[in-house]
Amino acid sequence: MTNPVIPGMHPDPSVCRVGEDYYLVCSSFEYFPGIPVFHSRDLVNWTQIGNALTRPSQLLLTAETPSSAGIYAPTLRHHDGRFWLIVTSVSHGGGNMIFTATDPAGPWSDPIPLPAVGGIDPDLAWDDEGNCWCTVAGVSQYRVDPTSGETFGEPRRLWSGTPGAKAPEAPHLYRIGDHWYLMIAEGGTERGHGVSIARGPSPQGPFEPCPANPILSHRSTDEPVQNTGHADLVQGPDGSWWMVFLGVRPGGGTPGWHVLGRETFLAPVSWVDGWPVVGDLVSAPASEFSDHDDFEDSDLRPCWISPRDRSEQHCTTKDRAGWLTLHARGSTMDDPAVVFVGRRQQHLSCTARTLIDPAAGSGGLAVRFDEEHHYEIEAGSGEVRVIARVGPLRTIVAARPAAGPLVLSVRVEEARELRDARSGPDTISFSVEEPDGTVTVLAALDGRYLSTEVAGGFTGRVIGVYAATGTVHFDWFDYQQGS
Ligand code: 6LW
Repeated sequence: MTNPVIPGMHPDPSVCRVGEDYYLVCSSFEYFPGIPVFHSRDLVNWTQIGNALTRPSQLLLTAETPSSAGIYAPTLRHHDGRFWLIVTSVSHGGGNMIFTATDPAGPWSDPIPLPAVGGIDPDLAWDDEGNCWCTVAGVSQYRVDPTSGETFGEPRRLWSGTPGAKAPEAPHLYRIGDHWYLMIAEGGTERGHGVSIARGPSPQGPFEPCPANPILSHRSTDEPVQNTGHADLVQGPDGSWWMVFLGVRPGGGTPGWHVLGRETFLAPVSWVDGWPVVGDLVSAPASEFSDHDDFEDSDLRPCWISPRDRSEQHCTTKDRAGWLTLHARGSTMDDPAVVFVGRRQQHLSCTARTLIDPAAGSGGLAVRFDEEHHYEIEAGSGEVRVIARVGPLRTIVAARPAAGPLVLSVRVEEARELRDARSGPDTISFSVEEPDGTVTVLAALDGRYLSTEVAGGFTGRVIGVYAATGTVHFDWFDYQQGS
């Protein structure tokens, strides 16, 4: 399957096209750098070309930013020779803010705040008279100057979505043919999620809802992809129409646990009587994914993310050539200030391995959901141990003596057969490989506790390396789909 087209925690996709090139961005929450930026020529194969928010001054994340707060729900548009990105920072009074760039790979500008625009999930659209409309969840609209952040007049209520459906959000406004279309998500970002649309004669409406709403929803179905919603539309150079949207892949028995967060999916769109009709999820055989990082480059590649910040003082490839060096700041993975560098878990089954030298400290390899939900294997002080933190409970699951540089590995195995209705979605096993080649599995843990259904929030699993005390070095990191 090529769907999800961008697997792993990549929710709230927004897409635009310039000539033959498509660009797509997603929410990034408490992670730094923020707002991953992808490029594609076919909407199916995406390459991450950067992150839009790479300077701390653009993100406003601090040690007090809770997990699943931070940067939400971007809209990406190309207008007047520039890329325009608008996001909400839900922390520290940030609010809605605009960034611009001529190259979507960066650099992106400093934020242009929109202090008068309340609400989340901002959209930007321009009409033929040159007015810029900023539409937010609810659904309300402001006329704005996107270069200064100034607003004109009072916000105008446009549409509240389908009567009885909660959380009308994620608006996007488009001029298509003779109509203006207002597409929203509604029903909440859980199993009831869906996409509805309305149309009208002007960007300000009045808007008439599509009789076939929701135009996309997997609520109350057996579809393997659930929670589908928060969508954006794009037209190809050949005139074809496509929808990108978020969805999740729950596993295990009931209620179904999804562990990778909300991912980006793609479906074709056709038009009937001036309304969009969403086709089946695009699928095609995909090659097995693997990724190896030797830490030979001085800058970390854009897939590497860290909670809240990442400074060269704590994380660098310059201390020891060809190694990633982490200097501890927080003490454990429970600490919001922990020095952790990870990549999103993107496959239901996968293996990650790293070679650690813990001579001057302790650290390891962790599967992180948030501070209160993580499993890790840690080396240091002549020992290797597996630690599990789930809610208020923290325990050392296993420990054994081990010294010197070691290969630590984590293997995630999707549960393909269910034991009974309570079966978990996957098993997460931790091993140590010693220099003499001995491989020891220290623990195999139920993955349900590192899922959205247990942890809550908007994010998914991130697998990476961290420092608990002193200084630890990592020679390489290897991630492979499958187990
Ligand atoms: C986002 C909202 C949503 O702001 O989840 O699924 C929120 N939709 O539109 C966080 O991603």
